[in-house]
Amino acid sequence: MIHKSHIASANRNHDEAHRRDFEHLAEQLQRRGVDADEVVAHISAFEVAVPSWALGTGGTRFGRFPGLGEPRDVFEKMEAISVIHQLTGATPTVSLHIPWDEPDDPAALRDHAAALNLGFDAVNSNTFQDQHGQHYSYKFGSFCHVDAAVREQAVQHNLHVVEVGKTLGSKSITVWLADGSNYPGQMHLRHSFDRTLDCLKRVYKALPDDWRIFTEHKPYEPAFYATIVQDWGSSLMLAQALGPKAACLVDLGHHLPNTNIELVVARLITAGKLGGFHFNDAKYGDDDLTTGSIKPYQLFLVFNELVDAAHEGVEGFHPDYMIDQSHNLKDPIEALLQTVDNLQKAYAKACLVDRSALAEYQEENDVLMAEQTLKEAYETDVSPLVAEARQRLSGALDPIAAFRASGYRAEKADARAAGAYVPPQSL
Ligand SMILES: [Mn+2]
Repeated sequence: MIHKSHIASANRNHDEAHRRDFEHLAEQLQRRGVDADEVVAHISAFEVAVPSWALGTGGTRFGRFPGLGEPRDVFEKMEAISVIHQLTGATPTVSLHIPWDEPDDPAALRDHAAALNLGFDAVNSNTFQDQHGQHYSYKFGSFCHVDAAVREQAVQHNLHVVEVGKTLGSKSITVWLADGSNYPGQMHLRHSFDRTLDCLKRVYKALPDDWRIFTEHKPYEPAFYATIVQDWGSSLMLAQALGPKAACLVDLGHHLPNTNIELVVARLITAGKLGGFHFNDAKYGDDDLTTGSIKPYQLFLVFNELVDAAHEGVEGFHPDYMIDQSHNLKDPIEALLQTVDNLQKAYAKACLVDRSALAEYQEENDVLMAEQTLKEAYETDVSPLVAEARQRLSGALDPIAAFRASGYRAEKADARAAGAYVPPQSL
């Protein structure tokens, strides 16, 4: 954790300028009929889970360049996440990957996290690579495999993940399947999907009443010809066949270039099956870059759909927000602070959309003014609203500046032997 005095002193450097910026923006927004305090309250209530696999420097298939003072085990990762939560007030939960970050004693990890004011979001299973000591290989798939014994092993792993999650206090499991084929003819396209659904049904049956299961789609990689859960349509078919506890997870990077992701989000909301998000950003494929770094307008348009659904009170609408990134070049803590900031800004901007004016322009087919209504919200500099929300949560006005000033990373670099710990790739 960072000492509170570090945050207080960092805030003092920005306090006066922030107060004046906030008052000026509040006055501007008032002229537009927006109550700044109301937006700040919305931002303050926004929470996003940090994945356990994002705290160490990631890598590509070509190499990894480790940073100094990286967490060496899951307990140290909890501490890093608690620093992000301290500075932003927005990351009170962890999304744990099993087996990469599986604790020997889940209850001990739960207690350790609780002492750091952290709880647990969705647990993540992994049947996309073979684990040490595992009997059957997933080389040709897990839930879709032609051999029932391989499928059984994959189901048992997922049931185990649910059990660990129960101890941690999780309420959901995310299943991302790498299953698929690289060549035409390799796999029976319909039967492999049926086998996958049958396995998911067994996991679904074992879920506690208050749990949800998320299926995550991805068009390609590692399967280059036909991925089983290739698109949101396949994911929706699974969620609908499974039942009310199943929903679809939208990983922003799991789409082909130029896919209209906000439209995917809208369709899943209509179907009552938007389970949540894996936030990241991409230029080409599953790049796992910082959320909002490449397509910030797209991120805003996604949040616009979310705020619109909440505004309308769509029944059963309660998406779960999680980050899924790989930090290859940036300090992972700094990259996550930047991510949370970008998420809060996109959300704040979506809160500024004049929805009654937009509805009128849509009714009148006034294309230009309808678009302008979104642009006006998007182009507003909401930094003071986001900073104010963080300050009210006892966080930092400028989290990255406060983190750098705290000397946290240098202190950990001294305390931890660099290079001793090799974190896994992102998923
Ligand atoms: Mn993901």
